[in-house]
Amino acid sequence: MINKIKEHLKKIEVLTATTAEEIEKIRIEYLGKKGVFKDLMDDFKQLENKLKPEMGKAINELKSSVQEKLEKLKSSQKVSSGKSKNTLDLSRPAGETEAGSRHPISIVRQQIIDIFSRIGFTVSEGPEIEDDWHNFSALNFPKEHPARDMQDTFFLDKNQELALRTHTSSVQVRVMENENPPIRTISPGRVFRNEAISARAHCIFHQVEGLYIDKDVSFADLKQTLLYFAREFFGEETEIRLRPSYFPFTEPSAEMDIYWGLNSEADYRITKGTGWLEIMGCGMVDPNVLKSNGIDPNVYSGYAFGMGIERIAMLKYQVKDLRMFFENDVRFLKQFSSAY
Ligand code: 2NM
Repeated sequence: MINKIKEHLKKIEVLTATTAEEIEKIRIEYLGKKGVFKDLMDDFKQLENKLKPEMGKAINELKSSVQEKLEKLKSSQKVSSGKSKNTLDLSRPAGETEAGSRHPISIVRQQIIDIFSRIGFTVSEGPEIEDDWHNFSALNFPKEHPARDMQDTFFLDKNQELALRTHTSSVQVRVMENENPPIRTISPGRVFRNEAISARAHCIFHQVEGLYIDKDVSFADLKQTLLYFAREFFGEETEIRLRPSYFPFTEPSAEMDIYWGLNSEADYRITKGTGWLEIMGCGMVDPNVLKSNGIDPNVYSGYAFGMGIERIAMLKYQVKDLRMFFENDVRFLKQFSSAY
């Protein structure tokens, strides 16, 4: 029996076939109902038990080589028939390539940058890991100020000297350190706060903060600049209002709302029945902040503002859950398109 198997092995090695029919004939000869393997298995059953392991192994090896040979013949057949029938059509149009799309946060960030660039603002960037000075102290957050707890911070060391920045105001501290007024800059970037993740909050989000310092900068300048922004971004009919607020780095401080309207059930829900929607915080840069950064508050004044890009993007695209921006589900992402 072992000799029979060896003979088959040799035979298989030199087998040739070029057409599908020939290959199928070989398959039937070996693996078919009345094929070589059927005969071998019949012989196998008659064997003494102690011979079975060795013979079983030999039969399996033979089977593998038959299957390998059949695969080889099939693949070479494909190539040769492809060539011989000349089915390669060089004039056929190429398949469509699926293009990626910009992330909605990138689209909105770029629109905000463009709007402020048109009135002379530059873009500044800085590190995501900050020291206490740039994230807090230089911005008029005293050591024990409750605002430091308010901004639930991801500290990186026991002494709380290093942290993930909680706002991009830290970038503006670096601008004030390195440049002299007039300063007109916006700082877009990723910020981090130790907050529970929900439909409205995330521990990572994106901000754009703005800073303008020069002689005689007034609250009226701030208001007009923000009105310009609101109308460029949300439409030329947009109305704004400012409500008094508090931030450690500005005095006076305000929150800006835009009038969203009360035309639908959804409008009632998102504006809590008021028709107004909060868009950003702002104010006149506190003289302490100017002083800390080597700018004389008796000569210069300035305004600053900050907004969350996710919040603006949710309004623009009617996205109800902020977590969508972080999941990178392609079915979500490919719905946004832009010229950027
Ligand atoms: C806000 C609200 C109000 C702000 C202040 C500064 C700086 F660096 F000048 F002190 N940058 N950004 C600021 C002011 C940010 O975000 C809600």
